[in-house]
Amino acid sequence: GFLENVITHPVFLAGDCNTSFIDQHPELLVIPEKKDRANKVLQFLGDVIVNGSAGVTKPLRSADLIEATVPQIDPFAQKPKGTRDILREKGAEGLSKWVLEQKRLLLTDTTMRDAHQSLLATRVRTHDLLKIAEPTSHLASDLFSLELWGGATFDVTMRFLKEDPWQRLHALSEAIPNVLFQMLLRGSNAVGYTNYPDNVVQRFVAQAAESGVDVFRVFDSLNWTRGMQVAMEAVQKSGKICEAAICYTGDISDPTRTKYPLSYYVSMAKELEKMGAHILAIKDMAGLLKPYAGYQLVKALKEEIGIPVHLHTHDTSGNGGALLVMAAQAGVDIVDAALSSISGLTSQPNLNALVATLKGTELDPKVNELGLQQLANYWETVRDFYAPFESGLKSGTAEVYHHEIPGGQYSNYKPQVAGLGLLERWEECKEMYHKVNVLFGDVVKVTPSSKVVGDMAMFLVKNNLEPEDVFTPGADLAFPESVVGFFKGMIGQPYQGFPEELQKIILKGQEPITCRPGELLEPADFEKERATAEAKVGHPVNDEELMSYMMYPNVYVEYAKHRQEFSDVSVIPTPIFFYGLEPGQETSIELQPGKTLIVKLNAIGKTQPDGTKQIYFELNGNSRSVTVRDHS
Ligand code: 3PY
Ligand code: ZN
Repeated sequence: GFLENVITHPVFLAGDCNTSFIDQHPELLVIPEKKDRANKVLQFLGDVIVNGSAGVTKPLRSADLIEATVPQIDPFAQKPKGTRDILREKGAEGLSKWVLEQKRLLLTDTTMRDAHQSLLATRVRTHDLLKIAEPTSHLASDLFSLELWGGATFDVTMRFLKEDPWQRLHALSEAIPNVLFQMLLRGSNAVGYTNYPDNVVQRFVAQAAESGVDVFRVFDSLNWTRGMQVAMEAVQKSGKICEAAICYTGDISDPTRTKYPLSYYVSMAKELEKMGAHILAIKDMAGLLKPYAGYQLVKALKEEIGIPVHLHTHDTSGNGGALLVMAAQAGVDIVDAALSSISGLTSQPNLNALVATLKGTELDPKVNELGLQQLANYWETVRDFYAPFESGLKSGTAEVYHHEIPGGQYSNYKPQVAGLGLLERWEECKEMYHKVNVLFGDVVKVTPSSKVVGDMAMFLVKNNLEPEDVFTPGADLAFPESVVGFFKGMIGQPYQGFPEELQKIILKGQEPITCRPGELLEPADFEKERATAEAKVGHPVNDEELMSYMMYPNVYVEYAKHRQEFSDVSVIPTPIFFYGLEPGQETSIELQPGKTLIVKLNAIGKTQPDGTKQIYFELNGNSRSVTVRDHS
């Protein structure tokens, strides 16, 4: 290690050194670290080769996957100015006014967040995002924003990809300084599934703003505006853009669905405007907003409120493209879409196709059509790397208007159902999702309320129960924890309240709350939490890591330990990261610019009596081997 390098150094041996010795020989500090990192990466690769990757039941052959072509950008070309520059110049309110002045339809590209959350179980890795970041900065500079953080990405980066979500944010921000960065924030649930104390939400927002997020789309999973207030105020205080969302459910064009009529959304929008939103989002998380209904909703909102309207939908039915055109016609200011190769189905509608449709009209988005095609081509190849995470949906389905499963949940719900061994009852699980929604009184379903509905549906199917069985006297069912928490009021209050009889049955005598859960939670003592986190991971925890720990204590600790054991694995190319190498196969891994490891797998040893295997590599031409425990 380091000490060995120092004490064997000729200058040191000659006794000819003082305290500046290390300053003059920084390489002594760097070399052991580098060697150490290389060994850790080999250890990780050895583990993938022997044990595979979490969540990958049918691995691909990495040798079959071709590298994606990155569009060539003139290295001397200046990055065009974009919306981030406008925010810097004009501030959040100025930017909001600027949006209203634009005749062209503005676009948000969701490829780096919701699109892969909805199609590929959120698995897209920083490595693939970074490779296309510089070209994105040049070719997509006329977009309103890039949605690339929040939602499920925060959890999944640490839990499954063993990456730091903050590091991803910084690296992207450096490469794309000119376009607004947008994130999805679940109100009091921040980027988690449960309510956090107010000071945690506040600090999380402040940190995200400082670390690179410009537009915060804030929503509450029950459309309970009180649950949005703390987060909205924190965004306003940060100087960044507060985009408050109404979550769309039901069907305003169906006279039999009376719970959520047009007037419901208009009055919520007015309230959010009063609460200081800079932009209003229509968050159609399941793709339930039909094209004509969308026209009607946007028209009404544009008449009733003075801030820009930003439409988000999912293309699950196949009607998403039509919706966006109708909404544009009705005067919507900004819409979400995804680059064509990661669009459609449970993802957002096709951005490139929308651009083509509006070309030459008054609403022409005036973006770089060819450039956006090149970006889409890159993602088309990259998508192949993630094939095992595809949901299997092959075409749009109008069934979504019935089951109402959000796009971001769909690609998650199916593997969960499979995990319970219920895949052959998948149809039943979707139908049960609908029945549970009816049972719960027709609630807004989006993270985390959608998870509650999904958990209850799986619970009923698994136990061969129907919703009415819940009311059987003396049934005394052990309801899922999330369901109990929901009926206790721990994720907020649903519109028009809980069904009372059901609430009593589920709470079994516990008293529900009607206040904001954040009011009951003790404020976090951050320095105490930091000390606890540091004790658990054995190294200093910075402000960003502290927020990771506050959001997901166990997931963060697991991730931090993984990082210590295997180093920063985000540098490993995706096919190798998920599927390993075969004997004779070679790959290159850039640890940092200019420091590349050439790794070849030579052979895999036989399992030893102690359950381990020896994996033989060639690292930059030298033989290396690692010992790996075989978990099979
Ligand atoms: C999330 O909260 O992750 C969502 O995408 C909700 O639509
Ligand atoms: Zn979405």
